[in-house]
Amino acid sequence: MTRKVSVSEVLQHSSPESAWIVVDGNVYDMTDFAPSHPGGPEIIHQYSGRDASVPYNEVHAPSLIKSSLDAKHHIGTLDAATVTESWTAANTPAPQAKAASSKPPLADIINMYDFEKAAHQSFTNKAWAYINGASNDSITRDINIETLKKIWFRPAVMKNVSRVTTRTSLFGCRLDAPFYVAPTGAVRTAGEEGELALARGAGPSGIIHCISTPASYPHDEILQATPEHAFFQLYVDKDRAKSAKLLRQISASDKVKAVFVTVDLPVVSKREDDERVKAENTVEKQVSPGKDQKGAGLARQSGSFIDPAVTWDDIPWIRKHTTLPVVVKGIQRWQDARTAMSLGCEGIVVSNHGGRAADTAQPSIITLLELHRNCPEVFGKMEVLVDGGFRRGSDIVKAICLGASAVGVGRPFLYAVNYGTAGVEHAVALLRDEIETAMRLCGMTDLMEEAGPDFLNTAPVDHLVYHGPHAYLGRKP
Ligand code: FMN
Repeated sequence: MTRKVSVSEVLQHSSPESAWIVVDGNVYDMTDFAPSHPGGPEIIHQYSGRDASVPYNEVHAPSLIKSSLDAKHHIGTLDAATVTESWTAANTPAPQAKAASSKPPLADIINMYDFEKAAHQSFTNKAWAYINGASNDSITRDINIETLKKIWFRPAVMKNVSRVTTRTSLFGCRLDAPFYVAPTGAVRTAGEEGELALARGAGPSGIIHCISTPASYPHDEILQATPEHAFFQLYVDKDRAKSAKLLRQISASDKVKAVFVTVDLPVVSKREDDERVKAENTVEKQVSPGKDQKGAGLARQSGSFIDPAVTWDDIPWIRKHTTLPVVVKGIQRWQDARTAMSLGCEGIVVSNHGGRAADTAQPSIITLLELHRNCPEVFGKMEVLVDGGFRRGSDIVKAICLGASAVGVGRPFLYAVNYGTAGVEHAVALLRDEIETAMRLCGMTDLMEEAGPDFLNTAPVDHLVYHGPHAYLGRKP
C-alpha cells in the first residue's frame, strides 16, 4: 500500500542531500537521480521540499518520472489534509501572461507562418521563448530563412505537369515527400500530446519523425505511438554508459532506422529569451540569486548532460553499440562533411541547430553550396540532409535541387503540435501541397529524378559561399 506523506515530512527533504519533490500528488525522492537529470540537478534542487507539478508538467509527460526512477524512490502520496496555505503559496509560479485558448481554428491555418503566429498568440511566455528562441542575437535563426528567399527559381515551361511525384526513400524508409520532422526536445512544451502528436501525425502522412534524446515522453511510449518507422537523435551523455544503453535500447526496436548523432552543441548556448522568462518566475528566481543566469532557461536545463568531449574518434564507439546507419547532425563546414564521409558515416545533416548553436554561424543552405564547391563527392557517397529555416515547400524543392536527400523541419512542427496530431497532419499536407505546386510551376514531374541546380539561380547568394581562407591570413585550408 502506498503510504501517505505529510507536507511537514516533505519539507524536511528540501536540500541536495535529501531532495524530495511532489508531482501530481506523488512524493518522489530525487536525491540519487538529481545529478544525472538531463536537465541538470539545479532545477530539482530548486523544487526540493515543494510541489513541482506545474513546471514538471510543462515539459514532461506524466509517465516520464516513474519510468526514469526506481520504484523505491516513489515515497508515497501526499496527504492532502496536511497541505497549508503558505506551502501552496510558495509553490505557485507567477501567472503566465497569455491564455492558452486564443488561437485560430486549424482550418484557418494555410501555411507554416500561420502556425507560428498562432503559437505566438497562444503559447505561454516560457513555451514561446524556449521554442522560438535561438542563441545570442538569433542572427543565424533568421538568416537561415532569409537566405532561402534569395535563391531564385528558373522555371522550365511547356512540360506536362498534370502528374507529379515527390516520393523518395531514406535509410530504407519510404517517404511520400523528402522532408522529416527534425528532432526537438521537450515537445510537450508546445502541446500536451507532445512527441506523441509528432509520431502519430508524421507516419500516416507519409513522412518520418526523428525522436530526440531529451524527449518529454519516454522513448518507448513514442515508439509505441509510431505506426511504422522513426529516426532517433542521440546526444552523447557525459555518462557514456547511459548513451551506450540508450543506443542498444533504440537499436532493438525494429521501427528505428537511423541514429542522428548531434554534434553542434557541445555546450548549450546562451538563450537570452529563456533566461528572461525564467527571471519572471517567482519560484525559480528565489533560488541562487548570485548565480550566473547562463544556467537559467529551459533549453539549458534540458542540455546539461551533453558531453563536450565528443570527437570524431567516438564514431567507432557509437558503432560498437548500434548497427543502425549513423548520421552526423550539425555539419557546418566542408571539411567536416568530408571527415564524416571518410569515417564511413551513412549520412550527415547540414545544420546549425536552427540558430540555437553558434550564433552568426553561416546559413545551412550556404553550407550546402560550400559542399558543392569543395567536396562534391560527398553527395554520391552518403545521404546529405539539411535543416534550418525551411518554411515553404518551395524552400524544400530548392534544397533537393542542390543535392539534398531530404530536409528537416523543426520549429514549424512544434507550432503544429499546438493543434495536436491534427495539426501535424495539416502541416505535412500544406508542405506537400506547396512542394507539388512549386514543382508544377517550375516544370518538374519527378522531384528526386529531375530536380537539379539548373532549376535555380543562386547568384544572389554565391558571393556568400566560402572560398577558402584569405591569402593574407596565411593559413592552409
Ligand atoms: N536538435 C537536436 O539534435 N536535438 C534536440 O533535442 C533538439 N531540440 C530542439 C528543440 C527546439 C525547441 C528547437 C527549435 C530545435 C531543436 N533542435 C534539436 C534543432 C532541430 O533539430 C533543427 O536542427 C532545427 O530546429 C532546424 O531549424 P528550424 O527550426 O528553423 O526548422
